[in-house]
Amino acid sequence: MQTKAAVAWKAGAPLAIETVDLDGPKAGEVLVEIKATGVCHTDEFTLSGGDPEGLFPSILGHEGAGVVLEVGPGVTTVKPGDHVIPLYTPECRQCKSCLSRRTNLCTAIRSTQGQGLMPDGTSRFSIGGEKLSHYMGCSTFANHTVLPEIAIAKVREDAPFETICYIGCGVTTGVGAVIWTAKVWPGANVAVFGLGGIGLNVIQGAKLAGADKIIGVDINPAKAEIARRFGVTHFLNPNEVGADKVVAAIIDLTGGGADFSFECIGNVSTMRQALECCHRGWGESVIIGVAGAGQEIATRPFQLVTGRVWRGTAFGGARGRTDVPRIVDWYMEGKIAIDPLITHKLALADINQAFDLMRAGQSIRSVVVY
Ligand code: NAD
Ligand code: AHE
Ligand code: ZN
Repeated sequence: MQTKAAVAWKAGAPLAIETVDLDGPKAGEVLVEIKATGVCHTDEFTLSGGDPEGLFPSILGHEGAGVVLEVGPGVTTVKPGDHVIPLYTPECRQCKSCLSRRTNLCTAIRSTQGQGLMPDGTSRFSIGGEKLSHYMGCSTFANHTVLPEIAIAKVREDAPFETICYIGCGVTTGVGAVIWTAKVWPGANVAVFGLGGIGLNVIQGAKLAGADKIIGVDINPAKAEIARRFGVTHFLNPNEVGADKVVAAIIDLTGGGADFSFECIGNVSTMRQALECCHRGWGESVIIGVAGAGQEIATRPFQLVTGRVWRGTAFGGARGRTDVPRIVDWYMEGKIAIDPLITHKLALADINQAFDLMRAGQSIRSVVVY
């Protein structure tokens, strides 16, 4: 079949809207009509050329929601008509990682996914006979895409695609990092670096967990108001307090340091600050932000010797097929908010505007509605 897609032809160039060829689902695969997709900073990271795994030409996008149109041989867990969210972190329930119950990082198809291919080592997308790479196993910047069955969460049918697509990455990553990765306890003091599409979800997760102080850090003063609405009790702008004084300010505000901090920017300097603002003896810093090729984190080992913990999280530690439908329920039951974070809705033809708005700090989440 043919479908419309935003093609990333080369790093740093705007996406081009093209009619592309899409082969149907093979064994264990599913054809999904994408109804809506968010634009995450990770799409911009890869488009910018900073991603060591970035491939061109490709179809980016990994924060979608849609409807199953067709299933390949052997598919048993979804059927045409089901509403689904693609999973860039699949859940096969059979690999060593899934069976360990210690991680959400399913390894069943990670190697081919990183090469922009389906598990059989081929691509379903092409244009004029030229292969297009899949992205993060999802490629939601195409109106139709093919996904492995293990990379699909089936969700309730009364949930609107235009908002639940955000659960495909940002919401789950932020809320999950608090609940599943850090396990923030009631009364904990929390610092959040970067109050964008991820950081604001960390904040609502921290509020849900019963955190006491929630300190938000962002260089964009426009983020203060929405952050307060979502639960920050204190806002620090490094451009006002001085980037070199942020750590001391957090230690002061919390009477010794944050119990938990979250880095939601992808900047190795703020990753260091996020670790060093944690409480001596037990404070834990969770890296969510993704940093480019060649970037490395540093701190004095003394920071770890004195009990601080540095860790990271992907997709909020969520096991997609199990946890994503639960998060959709939380949203539908009013336990978490998504709508106020979706600041812009656009047509696929205008997708480059979503990137411009993100770069200018003028959006929280932009959603492309097909
Ligand atoms: P975003 O652009 O919406 O938000 C980033 C925020 O950081 C903005 O508000 C910006 O003003 C702020 N910021 C930038 N530089 C800063 C600095 N020096 N100090 C303080 N604030 C600063 O991006 P997003 O979609 O929220 O993504 C955030 C990061 O998380 C990205 O690196 C993205 O790739 C990553 N990410 C990781 C996962 C994961 O599973 N680990 C999932 C999604 C996104
Ligand atoms: N390809 C990059 C790493 C990018 C990365 O870390 N991605 C996160 C999800 S970001 C979603 O917005 C992730 O899931 N990581 C775990 C994994 O297996 O990729 C690089 O540096 O090579
Ligand atoms: Zn993302």
